[in-house]
Amino acid sequence: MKKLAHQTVLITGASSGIGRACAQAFAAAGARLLLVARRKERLDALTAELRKEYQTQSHVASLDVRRRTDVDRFFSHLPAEWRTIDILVNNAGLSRGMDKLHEGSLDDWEEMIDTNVKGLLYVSRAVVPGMVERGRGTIVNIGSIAGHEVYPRGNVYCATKHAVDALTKGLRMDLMDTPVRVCTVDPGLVQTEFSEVRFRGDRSRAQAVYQGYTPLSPDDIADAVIYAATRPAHVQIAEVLILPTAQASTTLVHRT
Ligand code: NDP
Ligand code: 8X3
Repeated sequence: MKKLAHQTVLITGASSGIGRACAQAFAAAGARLLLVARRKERLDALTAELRKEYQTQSHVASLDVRRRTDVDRFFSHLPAEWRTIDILVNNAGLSRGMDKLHEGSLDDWEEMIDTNVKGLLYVSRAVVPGMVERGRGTIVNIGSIAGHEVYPRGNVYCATKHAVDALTKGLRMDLMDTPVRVCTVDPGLVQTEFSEVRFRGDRSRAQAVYQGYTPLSPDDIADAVIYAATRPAHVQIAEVLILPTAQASTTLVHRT
């Protein structure tokens, strides 16, 4: 029997990078998948792949987690057989730009805060009550080393990840009298589309972020998420900070 057979997992931001790798890892472990992101065509391609490889049952939807009414509508229209969510992976997130704060773009700030903080809150508010009611559930937030440290020009992105850290800790306190577990998996440098999004499609600038050392892969992070989700019920993996071996802090990376 696969470890997560009959468990339903909701992954936000499953169309790329870490979210996509989590979908693959949960599929391999036998879970049923609820996958959301804005680019539905990518989710459709991924589910076809997972159905073929693991016979995974999936339900996908195009969802922008920044849109509160869309998030409400998504959950209120979920088919009955998809309403029992056992594991929530709050992964959707992004960074925009690396500007000094006094030169920064207000639109970039809104996008990061609305996605990384408010989107995570909207989804959690919709999912967690059912977990509490059923007396079972695991929430895994994808934080960042940027939630532990601030780096130059990281101002608002780092603030959003510090907020994720605070929300993770606060939710854990609020749920300590229930069997629901709250975890955060906090990566350092992972090679995904993250930097391409941050630098608005500037590929050479994005690629330079991952040059001269071996960065983490999205699978490395999915591994930790699966670990947190598969511990015995009395074990709560509160926090996992994962760095490439060549990274010691947000600003210290040994490049050759
Ligand atoms: P990617 O850009 O590869 O993936 C980001 C995912 O988030 C995409 O699937 C994207 O889907 C989704 N997303 C973005 N905005 C929204 C939105 N408004 N609504 C729904 N989905 C959204 O980057 P990563 O995989 O690296 O990023 C995943 C998480 O990991 C983020 O929270 C990021 O902050 C965090 N992280 C990344 C690190 C790294 O070095 N890469 C390190 C530490 C943390 P779509 O565009 O289709 O909506
Ligand atoms: C993403 C990693 O160091 O670019 O959270 O902030 S970093």
